[in-house]
Amino acid sequence: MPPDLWSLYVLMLKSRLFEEAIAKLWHDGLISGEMHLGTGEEAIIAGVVSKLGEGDAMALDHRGTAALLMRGVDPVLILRELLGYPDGLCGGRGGHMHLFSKEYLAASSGIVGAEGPTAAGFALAAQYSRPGAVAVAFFGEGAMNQGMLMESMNLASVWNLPVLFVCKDDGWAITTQSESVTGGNLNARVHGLGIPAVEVDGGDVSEVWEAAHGAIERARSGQGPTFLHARCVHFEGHFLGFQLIRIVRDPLREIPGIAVPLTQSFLRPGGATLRERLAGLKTVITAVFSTLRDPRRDSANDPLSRARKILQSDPVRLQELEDQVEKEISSALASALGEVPS
Ligand SMILES: Cc1ncc(C[n+]2csc(CCOP(=O)(O)OP(=O)(O)O)c2C)c(N)n1
Repeated sequence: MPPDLWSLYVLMLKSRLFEEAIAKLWHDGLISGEMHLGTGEEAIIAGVVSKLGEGDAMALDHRGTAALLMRGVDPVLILRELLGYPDGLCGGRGGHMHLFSKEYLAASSGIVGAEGPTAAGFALAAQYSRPGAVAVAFFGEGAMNQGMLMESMNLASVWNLPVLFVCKDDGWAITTQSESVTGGNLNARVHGLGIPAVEVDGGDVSEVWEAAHGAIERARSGQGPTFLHARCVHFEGHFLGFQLIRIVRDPLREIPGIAVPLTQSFLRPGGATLRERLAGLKTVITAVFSTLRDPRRDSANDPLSRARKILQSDPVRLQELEDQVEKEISSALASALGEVPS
């Protein structure tokens, strides 16, 4: 059966509007700390999460909000959590990086790579107590250089665990370009552990769905783990307020803010040699210039626009759905803030 693009688009749109609402709360100062959004990776999450059912588990990274929402967790509970209220999803103590849902067997962690052992544990439990159920691990490509993720992939392979390892590869780990710290090829790396790898376009929700379908069916039928490698972009960069993104969005306003302290630290007496200082400066300038050519600036990489283009063949249905999703998210936001709907 082919994927239902309408329902996948609804999942992605819900997530996008939900995360945009979170961004606004964060910019208004109502959410404290860092905020990592998943805007740009919706097609990967929707394509995989739409294949999950009762008894399936998810191990999430520091961008777990979208997956929880798409899985069915009450948006008001998530928002109350992010706002730090005791009636939030985790009693207001988890924040956005440590979200858990017992009901949906979902656990997130801010420790990069921790999704591997968590998913392997969920899958091992499923082998014993929920045969046919699977576990999914969502992580970035930066996590692929963490030992514990490799260890759990190895165990998943030898124990034939029902896991789908989903690598959401945006090419960046904060301000480090992942290719500069990653040896070899990721798909070849997991092949070396005895796990099949499937490469997909992470901006194409139907393609992700097809690949997830095959991999999850494989896991459910006892054939073991699969690695799904999906490329994507993060429209907000690493986290909200990410400096590299701010610079390319508004260079005239932002550049003086970094040029002055950068020059001061470059000229400060003592410390690193001139050669080391020049190398440091080069790293910063390269990061800024590479952001100028950055795919994060290209709306052609937006998974929602890509799906929407196809659905525009039925504009009336599309508009109705979009209005409905918008209403749903506004009403969740109003409830979370304790506002009376007008
Ligand atoms: C074990 C560990 N090391 C370092 C960090 C700091 N850290 C937080 S996010 C991040 C980058 C992760 O990059 P990636 O896995 O590609 O995920 P992305 O943020 O790009 O989605 C790092 C290094 C951490 N949280 N945990």
